[in-house]
Amino acid sequence: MNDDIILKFTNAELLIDDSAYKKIEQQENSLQFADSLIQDVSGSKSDLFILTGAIVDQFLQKNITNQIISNYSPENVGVIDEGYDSSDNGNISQSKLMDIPFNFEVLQDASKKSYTNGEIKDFTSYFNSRFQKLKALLLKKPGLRDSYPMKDVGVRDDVVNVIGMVNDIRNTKNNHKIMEIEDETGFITVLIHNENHSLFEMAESIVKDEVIGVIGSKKGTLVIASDIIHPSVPRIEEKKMDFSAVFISDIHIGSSTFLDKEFQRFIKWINGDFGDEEQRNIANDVRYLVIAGDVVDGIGIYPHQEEELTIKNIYEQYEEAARFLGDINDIKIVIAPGNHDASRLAEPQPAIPEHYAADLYKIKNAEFVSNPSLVSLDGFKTLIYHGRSFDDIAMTINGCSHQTSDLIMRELIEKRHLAPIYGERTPLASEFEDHLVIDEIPDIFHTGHVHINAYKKHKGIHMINSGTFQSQTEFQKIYNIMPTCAEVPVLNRGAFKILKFT
Ligand code: D5M
Ligand code: FE
Ligand code: ZN
Repeated sequence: MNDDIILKFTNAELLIDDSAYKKIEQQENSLQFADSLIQDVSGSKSDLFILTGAIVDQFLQKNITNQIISNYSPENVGVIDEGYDSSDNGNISQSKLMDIPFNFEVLQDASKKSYTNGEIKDFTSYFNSRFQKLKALLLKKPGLRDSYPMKDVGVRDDVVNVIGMVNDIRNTKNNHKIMEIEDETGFITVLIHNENHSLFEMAESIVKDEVIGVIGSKKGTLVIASDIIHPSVPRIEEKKMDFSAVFISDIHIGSSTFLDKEFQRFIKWINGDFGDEEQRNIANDVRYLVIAGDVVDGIGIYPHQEEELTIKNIYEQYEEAARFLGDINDIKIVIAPGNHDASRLAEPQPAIPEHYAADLYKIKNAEFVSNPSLVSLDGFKTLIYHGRSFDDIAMTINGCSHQTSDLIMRELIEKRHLAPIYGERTPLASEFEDHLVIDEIPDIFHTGHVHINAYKKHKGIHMINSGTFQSQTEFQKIYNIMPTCAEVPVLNRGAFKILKFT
């Protein structure tokens, strides 16, 4: 059997029967075919666990008439239809859509929570909150219902079954992995043997300070891992979306590299005054615009920033932002901060303070939320996170980079934490509660920061990174970061599309 095919389905938490396996293996490019099939099944409304030959046949049949594009690949056209249209387009007319009041709700926001004074005890409560929240999720996994406190590992003779936070993970000189994990009662040292290929490969993406379950056996003072379990998410049932939502981030107003003309074009489009018929049709059913941080370039964010600013005053930067966004009609605008905005830097970042952005706050349909936050857009739970932790994940996990933020988003969802690594580039506030745990499973996960678009559907969750309206900066030249500029992701009645304003 082709282990790679099996592995793909295992990772997607799908079982396949023999008949399905044979049909997949017969395909010319079986691995790519498996990816497309997983994508399709993930988007289906049924709660499917065992993939049968009949399902593969149905998928093959469907693809004769409707060629599926399985990966995001921008082309030089105005609208790129990513082919993920899973909705059956109820086709509510625009006037009818406009008449429906916004059903907007802030489900989770850290802005108004009490903040700590940074004492050591807060640091302890913060980690305890993270551990307890993630442990509660792990205890629901079938393999971990019998887990026990780590202090008992030494005295028990049965299978080791524990939940712990990763203190440290490194490779040994013989290229195995050694990991130290800890709970409230003690710690253990775990060996992940390189001959256990699938486990070893999975362990490549384990990072410091995440919380996992470990099953294994004792050998002297070591525990030899046989399985490692992440909190993860179940496949969610996709809802029918009869409106459109637009996702942007990293506008960087005030910077000399802010793409003024392109942003103006975008504003005209969203108001229905720009684009061809198809583009205007999409604009017509937009009800929500979500902005995932870096609205302005800010001041004093990096050394000598003033040399790259056309607006050198933070108040004036937000005034300019209000002039653009204030022109938008009849759309709810949801605004979260990023690391360039005038909010405190440590995450969770409270909403952009009204003091700095008075004119933005005057916009009738604007809503200000924290980074991260969870909002409901007509019932679609949307997790907004700027994405500062992506820098840490890209540095730490092999295969993850700024170019592949879809892989990073998948890791964060599986770890159920937006910034698992503590103490690197992402400043985390030691709150009493860890607001960066992903307690609720979103329908949409929207991020920014890397300035490069990405899209993937993972277990039914739309994962979107919305690129930027800033052309390549001096900093990005040094690091060879090629931004995707003015390419705007839209969920158009459930189908993912990219609109270009270049
Ligand atoms: O981030 C803009 C881009 O620069 C984005 O691709 C991330 C990258 N970036 C920013 N800061 C860092 C650090 N400290 N390390 C690595 N990469 C980084 P922006 O937030 O808009 O400045
Ligand atoms: Fe940015
Ligand atoms: Zn940023």
